[in-house]
Amino acid sequence: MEWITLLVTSLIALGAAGLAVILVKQRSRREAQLRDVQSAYASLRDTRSQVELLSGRHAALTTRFEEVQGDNLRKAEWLDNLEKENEWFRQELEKRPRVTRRTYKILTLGISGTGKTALTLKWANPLTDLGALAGTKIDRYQRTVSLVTGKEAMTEHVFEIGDWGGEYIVDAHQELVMDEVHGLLLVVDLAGRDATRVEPERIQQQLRDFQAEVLKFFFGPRTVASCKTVVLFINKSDVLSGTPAEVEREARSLYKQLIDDLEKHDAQLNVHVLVGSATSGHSIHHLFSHFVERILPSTAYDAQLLQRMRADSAAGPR
Ligand SMILES: Nc1nc2c(ncn2[C@@H]2O[C@H](COP(=O)(O)OP(=O)(O)OP(=O)(O)O)[C@@H](O)[C@H]2O)c(=O)[nH]1
Ligand SMILES: [Mg+2]
Repeated sequence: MEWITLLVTSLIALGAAGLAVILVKQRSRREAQLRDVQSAYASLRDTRSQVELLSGRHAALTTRFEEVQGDNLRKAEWLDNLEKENEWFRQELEKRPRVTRRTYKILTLGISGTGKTALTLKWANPLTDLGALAGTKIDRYQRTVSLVTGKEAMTEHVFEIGDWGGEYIVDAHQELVMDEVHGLLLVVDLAGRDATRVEPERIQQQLRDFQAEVLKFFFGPRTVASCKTVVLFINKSDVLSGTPAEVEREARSLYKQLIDDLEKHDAQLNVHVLVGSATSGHSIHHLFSHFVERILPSTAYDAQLLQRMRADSAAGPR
């Protein structure tokens, strides 16, 4: 009996030990499973925050894309309008008459310092403040004289004044020989730079410089063919005193020899004498009117020019 009890006890102990082993194994498996679940949960959390980050970026990109698309649409619309505007301008331009330019050339001649540049500037713009003038080599000034509308084309008539410095009179002569010149402005003066009274020596020098033989040299066949007028402008009338008529008389008498020599060419070249002053403006408008009358064809007058010419002749001598 005793061995039976021993056997049963042993069997129970064995069973309990086996059960304990099984329980330990099960526990460690559950712990491993729990770790797996925890790590899977952590990686799920990571993935979720990445998804949130990416969907945030996606939303920002979508907004930017929509902005760019909107911009593109506005630009396309703007380009479209620009093209329509261009087309409108092109059609308007086609409707307008073409503008052609007719240029009439006027050259200045005279020794240095007689006031050629001062006269040209005053003439181009009467409001010019002369200030300090430096000697010139060559300057060219253009002034639109009239704009005439024809059936198919518009013609702009322009005076181009070639202002040659006195030191470059040889080059001025060269241009006279080579080019078609429509008017000549010979400028002499009664006194030098900054003078306040007549300088007879200076006048004598100019009479020698433009004596009859020299004038022939200037008025060659080309000039005679194209030049419509030669204006002798006796400048710096402001250094003379007296009434306008007295000033005119005295200036003309001082340059009598030159006036007589020039008038010998009057049959081929229209010669016109003016006494005036670039500083005071005396006779400047006559200079302009005279060149317009002699050079511009009658078909080249526009309403504005006609009005100006009428006003100039009504104003009379200044
Ligand atoms: N008193 C007086 N001085 C004048 C008159 N016109 C010009 N001047 C002066 O004369 C000087 C010469 O004038 P410019 O116009 O430079 O003479 P220019 O003939 O062009 O001289 P170059 O270019 O060297 O040939 C300047 O000091 C002018 O202020 C005028 O009508 N009266
Ligand atoms: Mg000059």
